[in-house]
Amino acid sequence: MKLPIAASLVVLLASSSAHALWINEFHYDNVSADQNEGVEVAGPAGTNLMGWSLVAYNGNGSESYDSIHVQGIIPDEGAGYGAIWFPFVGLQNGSPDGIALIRPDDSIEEFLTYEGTITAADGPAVGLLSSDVGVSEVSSAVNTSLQRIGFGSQAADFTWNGPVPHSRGLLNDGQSFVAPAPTFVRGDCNADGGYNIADAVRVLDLLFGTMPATCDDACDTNNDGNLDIADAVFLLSNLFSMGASPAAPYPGCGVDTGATSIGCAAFAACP
Ligand SMILES: [Ca+2]
Ligand SMILES: [Ca+2]
Ligand SMILES: [Ca+2]
Ligand SMILES: [Ca+2]
Repeated sequence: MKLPIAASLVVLLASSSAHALWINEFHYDNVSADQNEGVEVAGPAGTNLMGWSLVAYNGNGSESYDSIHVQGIIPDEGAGYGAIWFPFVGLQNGSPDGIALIRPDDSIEEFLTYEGTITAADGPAVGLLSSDVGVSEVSSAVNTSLQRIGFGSQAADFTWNGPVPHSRGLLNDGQSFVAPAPTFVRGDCNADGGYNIADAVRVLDLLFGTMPATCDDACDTNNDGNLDIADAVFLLSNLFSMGASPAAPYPGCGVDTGATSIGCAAFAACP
């Protein structure tokens, strides 16, 4: 079946928005008999883990040796994110060994190893080179674990730390979340998906009326970090007298990465 372009885009967006989970904490080894081995999965609150799984990889031979299905709905434990812990008895003690987080469509969300790297020889991660977390649990204390810490909203924002006291099922100590900034189109001040004179009217209404914008960055058409009459002039000049186009993000949706960002709370016309 050949999908119309719009439908294909929806499929792409749906699959990319599903790629928002990560392994947040795990424990595989401690002094004497191993206790409370397991893996924590974290991500946006409300995410249903139905269909997701964790696959353990043996560094000796690089093949998968066990897997578990995960389940549950990620709770909101702070700023719209949360974590769920899954006991995983028998996680091998290195070195190296690894864990892959597998999406419902059997593609790989993450392939992490400890005490070295692995190129998977079978299973869903076959052919993929792992990412070594860089910390390990050799002779670590009972009820400690390796955990991601730092500040952000996705796996790459955090760094691995530990062994430290476990936080099974809870966001980690030293881990803070921010909601990702919404994407917007500069110049589309009224956030209706179009770029036209109505946006200049919206800028004037913002300046001289009573209605604040939901995304100030979209109305800062000249990207100077201020909202003023120059933004209306810039927009009209671009529309009607060959003036310069707005700076990125324009004409597509994106985030403001520049130093002139003045904030964007919500922007209805971008995903
Ligand atoms: Ca173990
Ligand atoms: Ca945790
Ligand atoms: Ca508009
Ligand atoms: Ca401006």
